[in-house]
Amino acid sequence: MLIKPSVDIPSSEITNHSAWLNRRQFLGASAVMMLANSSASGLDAGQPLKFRGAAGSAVAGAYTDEILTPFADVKRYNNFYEFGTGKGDPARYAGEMSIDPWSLRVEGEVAKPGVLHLEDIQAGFDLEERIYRLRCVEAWSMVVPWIGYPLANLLQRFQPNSRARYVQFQTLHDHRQMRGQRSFTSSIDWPYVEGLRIDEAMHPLTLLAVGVYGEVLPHQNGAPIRLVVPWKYGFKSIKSIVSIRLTGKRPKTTWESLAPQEYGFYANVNPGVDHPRWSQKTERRLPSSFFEPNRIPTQLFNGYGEQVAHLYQGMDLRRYY
Ligand SMILES: Nc1nc2c(c(=O)[nH]1)N[C@H]1C(S)=C(S)[C@@H](COP(=O)(O)O)O[C@H]1N2
Ligand SMILES: [Mo]
Repeated sequence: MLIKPSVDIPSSEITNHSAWLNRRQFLGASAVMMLANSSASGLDAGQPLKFRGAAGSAVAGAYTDEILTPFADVKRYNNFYEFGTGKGDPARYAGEMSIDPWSLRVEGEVAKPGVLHLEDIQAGFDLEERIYRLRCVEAWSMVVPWIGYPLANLLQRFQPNSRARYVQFQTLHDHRQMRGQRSFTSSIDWPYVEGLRIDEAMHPLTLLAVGVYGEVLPHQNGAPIRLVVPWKYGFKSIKSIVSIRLTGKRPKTTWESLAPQEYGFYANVNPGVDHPRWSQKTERRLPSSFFEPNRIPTQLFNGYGEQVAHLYQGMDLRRYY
């Protein structure tokens, strides 16, 4: 097992971690997981969905050997401005969003545009567990065991054509379900949109997550499907996606539109390029408190440089931040 608790961590973390390991063993500790509760399984629809393991290797999905951030923190400390700007707002209000039914359109420069519905989204692709660091541009970070599949696997089904150079993603836009979209003080031009270059989108580390900690994604973490791009600042990892559009031109993105001098299109994690209003050299690893800030150095490409640095060869990372 790649995950090794060290002696200087709080016992709360150790407990949480070992409980999680036990559950993994119980689940079969697999890299390829299957949705237990598809409609065919006959389980009560009101029951929370759980992912069940098939055979496989326990370590295939570990992309870091650091201590996991407890599930409690992963689901209570969030950024999801559609539900408010406070860190606790998404956990409080994301339940007002309904995810069933859900449609995800894949369109634009593809041979076979189409729509995926909730069951295809959650169970239509081979699921893997991936433990990734998540680094927010605000300089806090977590270590999260996601469940999902590479974005490339989904895109390939719709057959991108040779004009597809970028991918744009869009979050649900429905002010009846998302109270932050009703806010008059919000400066965001809804819906939340994000984008990647096609080679970034096709990179094997780029994940679509449908679950976390062995369970279906909580609403506040971006149910039913969200992007996870582990080498980029968290705002690129767009939640609750309803549309994926392949395009020839670089798409507009929410944070770049709002403050282009602060948030770039690339948004690669980089301790050498500070945010205009704060340093990016270090980060607070959750759980973090005033007395135990748990501050650690930030790594270039969030530690995934070996896998992704070639994507930016010859680019000035200060200019293309
Ligand atoms: N639609 C949407 N997606 C979003 C955001 C948001 O406000 N709206 N916040 C982003 C930011 S800033 C971060 S750090 C991550 C946080 O993901 P988490 O709450 O699951 O940790 O989600 C990203 N995805
Ligand atoms: Mo963020």
